[in-house]
Amino acid sequence: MDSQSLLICGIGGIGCNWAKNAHKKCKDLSDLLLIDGDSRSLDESAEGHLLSLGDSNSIDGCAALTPLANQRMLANAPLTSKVLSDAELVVLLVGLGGGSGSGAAAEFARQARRSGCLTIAIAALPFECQSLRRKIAQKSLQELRSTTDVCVQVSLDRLAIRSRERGLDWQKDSGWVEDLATGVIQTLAKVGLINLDLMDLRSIVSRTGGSTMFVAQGNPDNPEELFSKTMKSPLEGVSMAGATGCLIQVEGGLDLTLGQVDSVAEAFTKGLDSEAQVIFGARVSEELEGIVRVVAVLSGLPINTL
Ligand SMILES: Nc1nc2c(ncn2[C@@H]2O[C@H](COP(=O)(O)OP(=O)(O)OP(=O)(O)O)[C@@H](O)[C@H]2O)c(=O)[nH]1
Ligand SMILES: [Mg+2]
Repeated sequence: MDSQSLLICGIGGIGCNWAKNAHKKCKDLSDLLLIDGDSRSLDESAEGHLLSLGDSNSIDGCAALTPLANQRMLANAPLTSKVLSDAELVVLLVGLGGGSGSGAAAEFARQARRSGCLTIAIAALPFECQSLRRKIAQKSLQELRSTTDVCVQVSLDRLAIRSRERGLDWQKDSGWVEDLATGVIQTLAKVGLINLDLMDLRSIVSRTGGSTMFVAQGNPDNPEELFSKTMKSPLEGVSMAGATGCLIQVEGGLDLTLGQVDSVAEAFTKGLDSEAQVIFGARVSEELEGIVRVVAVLSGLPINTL
């Protein structure tokens, strides 16, 4: 798959920061699109496409209001369609609750879908103490869910705690969000032992119900610990229970054994419905010596557990 078929898109201040970081980690495999009303996000040095939702050079742009950002995104459809025409998969990163991100994300996802892209959103929800922002975010989240194939909800409260533990700044380099975005890009871009492709992903996410996705990385000899650590990720209420579809990719170093692949896959799929459709992939990467990485997409989830 060439790099233009996989597009990482950041919308709004936080979304653009995360997208730039994620793209740095998989530059050769993906393209980048940054969208914001604030010119500070549209970093000329980032190797990608920049779309300003403001029509002046003022630092705040003109898209601080949610409906205005939405209108501007609509008006820019002819421009985005050029970038989207080469893309097959879009990974959209956004912090909801602000003006640009909340106003433009669902409309952009709609445009991506119309162009035939499979669309995965990773959307952060505001801190619990930010009640007005949470109200705005809930509304845009509902729209985003209906316009994307997979919508992963991330809690900023949990993300900030996890980032602090890792010595990172959640606004600039959350670590976890970037790992999730690059995990899915790498899974689909590189050929594996047992190959997964976009058709497999499409088949999983086409199931009725909610979808989510996670990435786990750790010791291949302790899959149970890896699994429970993953369930404590900054996702909003992640649960395997009730999922009817699962795409799972296990990736490890040259030293990875089939026994380890098997026990990792078992730990991550045993909570699934016995009737669930599971598509499995495995891959060896030299850079992962002694470490296993799991990328999983779950679908058919009851909406009220999301
Ligand atoms: N506590 C706190 N939360 C923040 C901060 N910056 C962003 N957030 C949270 O992240 C969400 C998204 O923020 P941004 O990505 O900056 O928003 P935006 O889409 O650029 O929107 P506007 O700048 O308002 O047009 C907000 O709703 C807040 O919940 C911050 O400095 N402190
Ligand atoms: Mg902003």
